[in-house]
Amino acid sequence: MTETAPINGTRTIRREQWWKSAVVYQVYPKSFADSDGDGIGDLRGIIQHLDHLERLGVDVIWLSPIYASPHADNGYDISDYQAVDPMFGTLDDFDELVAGLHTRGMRLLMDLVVNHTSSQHPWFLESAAAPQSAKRDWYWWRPPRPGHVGGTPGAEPTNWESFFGGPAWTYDPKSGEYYLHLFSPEQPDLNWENPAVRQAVYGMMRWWLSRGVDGFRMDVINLISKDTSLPDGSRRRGSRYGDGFPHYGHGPRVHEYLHEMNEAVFGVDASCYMTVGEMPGVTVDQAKLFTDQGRRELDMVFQFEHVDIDHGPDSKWDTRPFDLIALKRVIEKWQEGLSETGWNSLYWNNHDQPRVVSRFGDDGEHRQKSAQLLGTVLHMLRGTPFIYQGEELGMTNAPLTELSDLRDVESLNYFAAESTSRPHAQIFGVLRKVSRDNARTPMQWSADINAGFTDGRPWMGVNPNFLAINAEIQYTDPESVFEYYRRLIAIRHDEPIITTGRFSPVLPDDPRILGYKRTTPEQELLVLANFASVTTDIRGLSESASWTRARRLIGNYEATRRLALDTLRPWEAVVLLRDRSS
Ligand code: TEU
Repeated sequence: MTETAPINGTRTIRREQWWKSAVVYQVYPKSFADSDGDGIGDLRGIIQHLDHLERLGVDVIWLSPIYASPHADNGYDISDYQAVDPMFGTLDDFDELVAGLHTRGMRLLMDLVVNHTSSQHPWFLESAAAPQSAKRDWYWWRPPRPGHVGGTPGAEPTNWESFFGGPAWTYDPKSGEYYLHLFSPEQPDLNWENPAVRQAVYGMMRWWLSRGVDGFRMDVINLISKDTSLPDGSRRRGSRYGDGFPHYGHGPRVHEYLHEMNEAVFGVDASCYMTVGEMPGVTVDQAKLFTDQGRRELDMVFQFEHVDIDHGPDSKWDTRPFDLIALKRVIEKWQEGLSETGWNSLYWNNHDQPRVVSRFGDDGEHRQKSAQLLGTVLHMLRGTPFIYQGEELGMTNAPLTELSDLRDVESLNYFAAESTSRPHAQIFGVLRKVSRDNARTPMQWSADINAGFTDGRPWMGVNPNFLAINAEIQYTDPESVFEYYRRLIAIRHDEPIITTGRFSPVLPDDPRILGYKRTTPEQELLVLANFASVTTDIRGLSESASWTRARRLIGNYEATRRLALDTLRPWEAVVLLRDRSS
């Protein structure tokens, strides 16, 4: 237990590992709420909607970047880590938000984007100014591949491809060298081998803690350590690029760096703050090491295996049909893998993923029921659940139909790369399934103009279904997705078994039912979910007789019948709790 008194004066009591029974809500500020009519969400818009978050019952807000940025990647390209971008407001607004959250008993995670900066960051501007610059070694600069002329295809130091398409190196003719960017050219990778880089990051993190921040979500933090020999990746069929991920996805010093960060930033109070590392490609075994409290690295990680199940072998754009068995195997692997050591984060959505009710549910006839079912499946698992803005309303993917609907650099690059060889209608068929823009349409507050998001012209189109899907109509509807999510969160707060219970699968091979139990010495929880638009027989559940005296904790259909576990209605989810002595 520790008490901290940040400069804004609100005292915060933190108990050890408080985040194990917490529920986190992700705010993507640009699309959450606009207070000044410029069509862009801002800090004061969040402050004006704290009642929504308190009513939902969440404990922590993860705030996507609000820092100074040219917005090449919607703020994940930072040009000043200790300044609030004027489009979002001021540091005073930030301090008021922290105070407003702490007063309501909620906490704040900042988004830490330190694998790379913006190419407009003063560090990079100085680094790029001259090869002999003091900050040259703060980034990855390398000469053209031997025998090649700088700036010509294939001259890049490695054959790696950027996550956003194209080469991961950009040529600077002034110095005759390339610089590395695993994402866009506007996002040069920091060189974490340089201790000055690491110390600058740690100092910035401590500065945010001094302003009352309760922890960090760390952007692609598993990429910060590279194989310094910078080898080529194995070539993808038909591509001039190789897969660089084995050479930067879990680099030789990543654990060393994260442990050094933990000690330098949090010190002895580490267990009273919350850290979650976003780690594309991380394995369960690696996650065990990253989240082992004894190693003092991170508290949890965002793994990607469950949100990769509908991706083809080469990319997410090569989509595959939803496969419930595949999803069940991933959930089982991570629940069992981190059951003794480490801790899971739990999520369906974020600002990079399509909306789960459109992806794994049914956003047509069964939208409400399937949204509630998906919430049930996630929130009864062992780990810390994350809710992305609008998920609590059952918001859906967007009707992206033309280039002007897109804002995301990844989607725009995909369209540019495909549009010369494929019909636009076909490309938008893929984008409507997987584009990150699906998650970035404005939050739907009401049936008012622009869904109540802004009085101005929204920076991005509002989903036209806001008339039927918005917070205002759901607040007073006992059957709404919002009300159901509120109850799920309350159950986690009230029932310790949801935090501590051991996971075990139920009906593991059933193609329609996702089932599992959570067990403690005293109690047992049963979760059953019918991922089908038809009534499904579950008489195969061998132990159903022993659940007849159980207590129904929550379900998305009226409990109009005796507690018979014989069938589940379309998209029906139910959670039962019993004492093991009964
Ligand atoms: O995302 C990293 C990442 O893995 C995603 O880019 C993912 O690969 C992609 O979205 C799948 O379509 C983080 C941030 O969440 C993302 O918004 C940033 O664009 C990226 O890092 C660079 O900072």
